[in-house]
Amino acid sequence: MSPAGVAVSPEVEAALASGGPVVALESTIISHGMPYPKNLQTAMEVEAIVRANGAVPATIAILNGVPHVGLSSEQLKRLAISGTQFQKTARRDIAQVVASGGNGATTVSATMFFAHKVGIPIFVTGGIGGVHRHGEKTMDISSDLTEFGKTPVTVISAGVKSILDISRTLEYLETQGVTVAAYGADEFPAFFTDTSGCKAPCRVDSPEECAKIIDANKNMHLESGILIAVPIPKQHAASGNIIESAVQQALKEADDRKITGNAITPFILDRVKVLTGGSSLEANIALVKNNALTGARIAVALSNLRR
Ligand code: PSU
Ligand code: MN
Repeated sequence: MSPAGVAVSPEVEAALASGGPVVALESTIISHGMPYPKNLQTAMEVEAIVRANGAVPATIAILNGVPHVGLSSEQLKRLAISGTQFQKTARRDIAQVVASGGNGATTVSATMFFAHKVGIPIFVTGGIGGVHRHGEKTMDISSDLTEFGKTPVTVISAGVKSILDISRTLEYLETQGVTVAAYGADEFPAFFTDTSGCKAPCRVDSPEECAKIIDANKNMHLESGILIAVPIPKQHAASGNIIESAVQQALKEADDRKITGNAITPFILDRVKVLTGGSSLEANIALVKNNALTGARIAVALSNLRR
């Protein structure tokens, strides 16, 4: 176990020791984001894409109270089958899940925390949390955003879902001092679509350009995170109107049923999935795979830059 209390798989340990490219992956997307067996299939395919592009995947989860970085195929299967029996674990939940010997699926905030702890600078996911709609009243702002402010990990995502308030999310990231770049685009993407109506603070066009920014962030000791937002590939983009009407209905249902706290995001994501007849799930899987490809290339470029 290295560092204290964290179990790093031998493969990830070896890659880190030699300065090789490693890509961290979160587990809430597997436990709470997709149904079994699609979640297991997707998790395995994502790991395969990372490997095929020259990097080592490191899926992160808490098993029987021990944070694991890099899961065996048996462990990945257990996580996928258990689904929501694993506790959704953000930064605030880590100590409690560890202390109780529980099983935790890490969100973006907790995954960034553990990735940084073991020295993994790159992390791929689907979408990050953000400022919820009406967040200015409810103060429901994902701890993902404050984690970006204090943890120097680069997250590759397809932007932010329109279940959230995207422009306030970007404002909050600015306040936290987070570098936000759209990959190959001028506009910040909205997960299912490549348009959000918000211009990205900056644009990057290659893995090498990303690697230079990540390296500069480290050399300047900024100690804050970086968000690289990759637009969903055009052929997989869902119709913005269909998604938006499903989001509106899901938000109303959450309100009617008085769903609060950390149950809101999984509830809305699940309702949007059902209301769009599963087409959002297919788009979701396609964009995660595309992010894995981009993230692996960035990890390889960063590793080459530092050699
Ligand atoms: N957004 C998505 N898919 C997800 C999540 C968010 O499009 O799976 C998950 C991620 O694990 C993220 C978490 O870190 O939800 C944010 O939850 P909350 O809004 O409760 O902070
Ligand atoms: Mn919340």
